[in-house]
Amino acid sequence: MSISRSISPEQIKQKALELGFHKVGIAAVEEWRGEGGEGGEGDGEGEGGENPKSFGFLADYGNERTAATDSLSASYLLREHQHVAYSRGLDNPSPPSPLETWLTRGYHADMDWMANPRRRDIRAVMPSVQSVICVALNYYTPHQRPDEERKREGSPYAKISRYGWGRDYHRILHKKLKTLTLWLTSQGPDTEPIEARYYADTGPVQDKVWAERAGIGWIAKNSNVITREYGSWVFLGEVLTNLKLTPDRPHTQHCGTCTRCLEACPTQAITQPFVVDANRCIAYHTIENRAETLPPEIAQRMQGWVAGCDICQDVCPWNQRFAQETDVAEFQPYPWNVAPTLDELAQLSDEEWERRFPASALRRIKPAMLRRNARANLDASTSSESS
Ligand code: B12
Ligand code: SF4
Ligand code: SF4
Repeated sequence: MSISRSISPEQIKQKALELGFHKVGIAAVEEWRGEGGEGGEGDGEGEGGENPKSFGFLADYGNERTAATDSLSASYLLREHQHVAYSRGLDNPSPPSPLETWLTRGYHADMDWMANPRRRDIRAVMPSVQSVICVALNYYTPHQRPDEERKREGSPYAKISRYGWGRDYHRILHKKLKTLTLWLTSQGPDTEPIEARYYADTGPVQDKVWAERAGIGWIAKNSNVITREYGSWVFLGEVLTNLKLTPDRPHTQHCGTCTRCLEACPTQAITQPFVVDANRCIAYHTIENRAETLPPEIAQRMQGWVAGCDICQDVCPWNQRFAQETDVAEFQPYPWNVAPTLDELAQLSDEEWERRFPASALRRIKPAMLRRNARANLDASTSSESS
């Protein structure tokens, strides 16, 4: 049964903002044809053109064309086509969705859970779903990592990604999403119960795809969702509901002809615009890879990263221009997360790990993995010094 009219999208958005989310938008599950979205401004051949006019910092990309950007207009067509296939659900999965292509290429590495068939169709997650209420939570703080060349007590610094500096984002998002979900389900008459379920990161839901459709931001060439207001320093989550709500317009694409992230990635993990091969991604190897040692071709190029990797976000002009400090106090960094040294992490005991990372998303990186990551960086710097 689908429910309409018992509560307005505006009321839901207001409640989400009151709960502290920084952005909220709504996507419809039923039909999504890309009208007024990717077909609108910023799309296809002309998509690089508007950026230099409205945003001076992108002007230096105006006429730049590389092999990556040359394939872009074709890619956009493909992408739009694939989004239409998405909207038709699993009954007509031709051509394959980007997720299927990604899995077929083996880009998920050892993350077998990415192949969960429910991830391909949101109706398999919640059969009654009609709308997806998408939220974004800004986590940026202005702290900066020490300069590359600096050392403390003779040791180079280790780099921890911003997502892991403060309190575990899953706890913060889930708490707010739970409150929103409970509030939503309490709004309907008993005769027409409102159903709602929330997800953020850990569920078999494609957070970025829904965020783009709900107008939160666009899936960028580094594969993260960028918002106009906060850059890509946002966590994403969503509430699935059986309410039929008027959707927002999908977000338009604003990478233009820029290719900074593709060029900056030290392992060429962004194999083509929008597509990240986890096998080559430092974030994957530092967070998810459980092997005793890291592949040498990755270990040589980690540039100090021990927990995730922010390179393709740090170089992004949208982040450099629009990042703003979060008002979520829990995202302020634990002091030891911004500038640890490789030596101290390479020797970190299990007890010290427990003490340092009590309520952190970094707990996914077990102490032996953290030691492994730090040692890989130390070995790489020793071998580059001796060669
Ligand atoms: C698996 C996963 C990873 C993997 C794989 C990364 C990846 N890009 O898929 C690893 C461990 C490497 C990873 C790393 C990171 N992750 Co992660 N990750 C996820 C997870 C669980 C699933 C993502 C997913 O569905 N991937 C599968 C592929 C198919 O999807 P995709 O990357 O979105 O790319 C597709 C689209 O871009 C689409 N597409 C769009 N346009 C076009 C055009 C063409 C031509 C084609 C072919 C395809 C295409 O096809 C692409 C694939 O082919 C989500 C949470 C969730 N449940 O969604 C978080 C999530 C994406 N991660 C997140 C974060 C913060 C990170 C890191 C920044 C953490 C860090 N600092 O180290 C890095 C960023 C690395 C990067 N550049 O992507 C956030 C991103 C927030 C945001 N603003 O977008 C999410 C959304 C978690 C959350 N709820 O907040 N992650
Ligand atoms: S997170 Fe790092 S390794 Fe992964 S794609 Fe971005 S720059 Fe490359
Ligand atoms: S650096 Fe930012 S704007 Fe440039 S292509 Fe990458 S994601 Fe897009």
